[in-house]
Amino acid sequence: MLNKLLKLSTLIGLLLMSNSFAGDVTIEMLNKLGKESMVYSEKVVRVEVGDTVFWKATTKGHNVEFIKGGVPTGVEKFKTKFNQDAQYKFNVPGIYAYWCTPHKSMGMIGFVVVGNDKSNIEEIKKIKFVGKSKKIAAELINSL
Ligand SMILES: [Cu+2]
Repeated sequence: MLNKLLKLSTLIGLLLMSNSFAGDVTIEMLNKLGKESMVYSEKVVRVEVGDTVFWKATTKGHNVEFIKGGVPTGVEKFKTKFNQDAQYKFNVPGIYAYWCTPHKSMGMIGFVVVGNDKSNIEEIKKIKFVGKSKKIAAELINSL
């Protein structure tokens, strides 16, 4: 019995460890999710300052690109390679808007709210989203 418990706790420990390598939040980049196509599995995530978000390249052909003017002041450009897992450590509080470069007009957009800081919401509202993303962005921004 004790032996089994020890094995179980070791297993749980390993699971927790492997999870931490994958970041504090994991978002999948997908060709399909239910009725939607070209999407991030989570469109809005909320994290603490210093947390890492991990984007898993579950299906190929996607990436993550911070939108110009859609991140807190002082945050540098961030654009990942296609077909690859990506991660980013969010050290500056505020709202971060990003899209998938080839699917930015198909609704493949996402937001990260860091430290519950929404002080740059007016800048976020000024972003020129294109195509299908316009309506989706408006709804998501309202939900922030
Ligand atoms: Cu994409």
